[in-house]
Amino acid sequence: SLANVGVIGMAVMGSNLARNLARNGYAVAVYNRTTSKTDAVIAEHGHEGDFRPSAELADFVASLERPRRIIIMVKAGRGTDATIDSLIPLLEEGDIVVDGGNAKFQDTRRREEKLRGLGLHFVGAGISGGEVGALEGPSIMPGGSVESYQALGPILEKISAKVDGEPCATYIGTDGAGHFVKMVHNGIEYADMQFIGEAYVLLKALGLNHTEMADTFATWNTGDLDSYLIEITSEVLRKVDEKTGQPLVDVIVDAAGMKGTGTWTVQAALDLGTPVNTIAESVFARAVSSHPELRAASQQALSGPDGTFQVADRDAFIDAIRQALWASKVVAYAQGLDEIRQAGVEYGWDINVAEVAKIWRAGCIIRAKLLERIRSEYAAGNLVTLLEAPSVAADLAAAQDGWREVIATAVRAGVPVPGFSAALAHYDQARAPRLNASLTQGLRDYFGAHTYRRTDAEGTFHTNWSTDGSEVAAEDTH
Ligand code: NBP
Repeated sequence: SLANVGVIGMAVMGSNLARNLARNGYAVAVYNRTTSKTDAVIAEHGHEGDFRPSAELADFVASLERPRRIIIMVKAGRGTDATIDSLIPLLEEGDIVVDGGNAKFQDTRRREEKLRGLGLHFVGAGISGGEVGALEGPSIMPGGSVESYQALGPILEKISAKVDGEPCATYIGTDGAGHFVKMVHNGIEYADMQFIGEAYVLLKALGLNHTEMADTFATWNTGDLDSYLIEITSEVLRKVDEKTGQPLVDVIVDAAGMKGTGTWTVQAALDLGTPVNTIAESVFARAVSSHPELRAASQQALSGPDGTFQVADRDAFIDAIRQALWASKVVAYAQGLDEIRQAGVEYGWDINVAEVAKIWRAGCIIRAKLLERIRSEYAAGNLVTLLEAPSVAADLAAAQDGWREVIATAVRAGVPVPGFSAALAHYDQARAPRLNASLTQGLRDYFGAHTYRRTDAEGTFHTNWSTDGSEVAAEDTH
């Protein structure tokens, strides 16, 4: 008999995904450029299900039922292109090639167009959940033709994480839509982690020891903040370094790495003109942390408060930190989802934001209790932004005194809170009846005759700044 589905790439992600497929009863063809890796996976896990290993790509392709469903899990970029190029001559019309790696959505659009021209389906599937997710049930965000989803969707839904039996996989939209949504997922993940980091630094400044901090996060994880990242924060803070006996976080170098998806999220938002300042600040916070020369020079030259502070009521302040964390998180999710909605309009994807929130509820890194609420708010009404949803707006209003108090205290004490501050700035900007943009327009008109609109009349206008200061209808200036 022929295999139901194939996986190319037997590194961590591909081998775990293949095992997940096999455990769910599929006959899985597997292939890796370096055959010894395939052999090792089969030797260790072959007993878990029906694996069909091939040493040659042609044999792998021939071992699959049609239309062939081939999931590529190799290093994103050139590895993916090389794999696709070697597959093309072996495939037949209607076959489905899935890229499960972290591809740039622009690459996915290019590859989809190329394969479509050859009569093949190309699906860019964002897969989140790391290696454990790949094995036990990830969140899967597939983009491609509707037709290909009919053949592929049931398999992806079967192996995905579940919430009350509902799969964390759904059709996202055409070409790059799935990888775009996965990219923004990672961008939100950056913001989530930055906020958690700011809360940690503030709790530390309050004098909590690592056990107390771990307990605080564990308590928060039983309420509105209930999420995977808060849960593992508690575990990381509790970890004692075996070598030194110190808390492990105190031994880890404070320079954050990144692989690019956060940066891509901000770049795409800049192209779309969508404000995602929480995500941008989170990317830049990692950049500052990983810039030793800048930090060393600034530590020498710059003075300011030492980062310590006193509060009258410690427990009340800890709860205010929780409120700042929750409110900031809501703003980051709102901004990420705004970016997805805007991209849907720009790139012709009919993205259902409620469905995106639905498949992020389990399996992925940003899984959180909040996502069920976001799903239901988007499902209930056509929201311009999550922030306008009545229950969300009410809870933000309730959290904002604490949110503002935490930021004000941190600023006075010299504790950097770029994420919390960016989130609050967005909240205050978005709700302001008047913005400083009127002066910006005045300045632009002064030095560049860029014109402005008036609040009390139709049309565009220009002031003759350098002559008599009179105003003219803008058409007259050309
Ligand atoms: P890696 O990203 O480490 O890639 C290793 C795999 O790519 C091996 O199978 C390797 O084959 C293959 N490969 C390379 Br490198 N160049 C190739 C080429 N030119 N032609 C064919 N195969 C090539 O694997 P991973 O960590 O399992 O991640 C796979 C994908 O999943 C990536 O896109 C990653 O971004 C994404 N992802 C990873 C995670 C995670 O937690 N690690 C989470 C979510 C998504 P070889 O054995 O012959 O060298």
